[in-house]
Amino acid sequence: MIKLLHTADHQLGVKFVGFGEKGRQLRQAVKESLKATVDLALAEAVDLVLIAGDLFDSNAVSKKLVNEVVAELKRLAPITACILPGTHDCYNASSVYRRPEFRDTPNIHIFTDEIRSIAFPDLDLTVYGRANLNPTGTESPLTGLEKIEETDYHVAMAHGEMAIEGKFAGDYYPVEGREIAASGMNYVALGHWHRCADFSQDGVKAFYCGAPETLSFEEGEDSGYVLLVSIDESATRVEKRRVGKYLWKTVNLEVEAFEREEELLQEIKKHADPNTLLRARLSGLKPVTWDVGEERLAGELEDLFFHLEVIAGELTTSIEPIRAADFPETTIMGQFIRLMEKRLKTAIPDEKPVLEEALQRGFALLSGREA
Ligand SMILES: [Mn+2]
Repeated sequence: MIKLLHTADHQLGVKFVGFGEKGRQLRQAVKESLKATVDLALAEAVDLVLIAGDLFDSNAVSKKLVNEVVAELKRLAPITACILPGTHDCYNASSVYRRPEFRDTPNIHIFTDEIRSIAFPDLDLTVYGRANLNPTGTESPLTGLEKIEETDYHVAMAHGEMAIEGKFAGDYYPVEGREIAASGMNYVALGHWHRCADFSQDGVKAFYCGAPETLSFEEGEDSGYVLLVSIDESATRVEKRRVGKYLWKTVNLEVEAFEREEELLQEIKKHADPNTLLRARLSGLKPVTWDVGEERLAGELEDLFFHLEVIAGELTTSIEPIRAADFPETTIMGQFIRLMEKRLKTAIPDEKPVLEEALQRGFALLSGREA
């Protein structure tokens, strides 16, 4: 039996624009996910580590970062790491993999325009990979894949998007299911999609491992993993292992489901965690007296999370019909409604929404409801 660790899409060097000081912590977490990956490979005593593209976010990463990454991968020795250049770190003239830091690294093997298969006779295994030579490409990374029958086990790496009907652009090295089915591989290690996903076809196991440290809300909770792959004569088994630090969650909340404002706050608080980034998307119709806007919620609850963003753009305020005739002029309510109606009549268009909300809020308050 052989045991592999499949990873990809660390995107080391990614900036996390818009996160301010927290961006630095997120960048640190990406580096730590590589360290955790190496630690896991050592603890599990895997035979080989496969990095299926986009280890780096760009070919223009700093020398310091390249040195750190090479030092981490050297720590794997005697375990070998096979690196496939992806879309962000493609094997072009200025590829990061041509830098001097990658010379004299006997346990790091890189697929290039010339190297498309690497044999590991001790493991009875051949690994195949077609390096992406440009950031985009319309040809499948499995094109021209031919099994070399000198070993019993065969594993391919491919960095590109699965060609699912209607769901892909076709510019990122599309891979088709039938190519996986026809590959004759014991396993196909896919990279590019940041979510962990099973694309096994007709008995050929193929997976995206996803980004080991989540990089955006779009990746959601299906990232933060690497895969342990065990292969023997009868089967290939794939196991997910968490290496990521931060959890990026999105929750959609219909405000009508809550009777009181406090219940809505409690619902958001359920996800409270110092390593969670939460995006709470509010929708529906809220009573005028509820102050559950983006600023208030984020301000009140943000300390409970690593990062909290409240999106209230789809929230609308319910409007109550208010008629002055229902309230005598001698009551405070009657006076208030008449005063506001008078002001509304002479208001310029910009003032109207503010006055209308003030009327609604004042009405709710004077009716004895909480504001
Ligand atoms: Mn990619």
